[in-house]
Amino acid sequence: MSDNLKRAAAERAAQLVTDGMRLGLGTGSTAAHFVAVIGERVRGGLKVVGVPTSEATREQAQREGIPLATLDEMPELDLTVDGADELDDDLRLVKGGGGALLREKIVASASARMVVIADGSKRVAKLGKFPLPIEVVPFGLTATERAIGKLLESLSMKGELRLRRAADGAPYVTDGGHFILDAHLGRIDKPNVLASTLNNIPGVVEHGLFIGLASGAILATGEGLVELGQ
Ligand code: ABF
Repeated sequence: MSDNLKRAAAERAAQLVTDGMRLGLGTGSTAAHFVAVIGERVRGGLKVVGVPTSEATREQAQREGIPLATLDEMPELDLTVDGADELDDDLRLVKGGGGALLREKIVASASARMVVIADGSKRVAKLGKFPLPIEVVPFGLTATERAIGKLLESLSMKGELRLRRAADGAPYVTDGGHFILDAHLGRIDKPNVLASTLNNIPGVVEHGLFIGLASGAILATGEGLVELGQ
């Protein structure tokens, strides 16, 4: 997707922002456009406070001059705007390709409203083609991996779990100091069941299924913007 389209989705989302709002600032290349647009408006006089969902977004927002707070200082947010790796028509999302899923989910959960901005190609009939990121603690990695494998089997799901690695070959480490297992599932027939059962496995910190969190989506397509939800 061209930067112009991402920018158009970000600009539409920025129209939802008004003076005094407490904003969750997402992560990824599409969310970065939103942070840039908000930065421009802040320099033009808009009064908002942002809570970033990653260190990368924090650095960008600081450069843009957006006043920031931690989620502890501002535990209730009005609106979060963030990207996604996949979404279906029920606004269920797969997120975490960028590795920031844990903070993204905590921030989205603390927000009265979450709006997704994404490339229209991320809209799918069934989730799961994009590997599902599962954030795990490094301690007991193999045992956790086995427990996830057993769960998938019990749900009649087949899939390979791959430990995400950084460019130097070492395990990729999240902002929270955890590892990520990417579950290559192909399709997720029952996302709600998988989401709730994954959270029961000790060692699993969070996963990239976001269900019941997004209230709307702004999708950029070659033919223009498509809006889902509200
Ligand atoms: C974040 O960034 C993640 O949850 C998702 O993995 C990714 C999407 O990035 P992009 O907007 O660059 O496609 O939103």
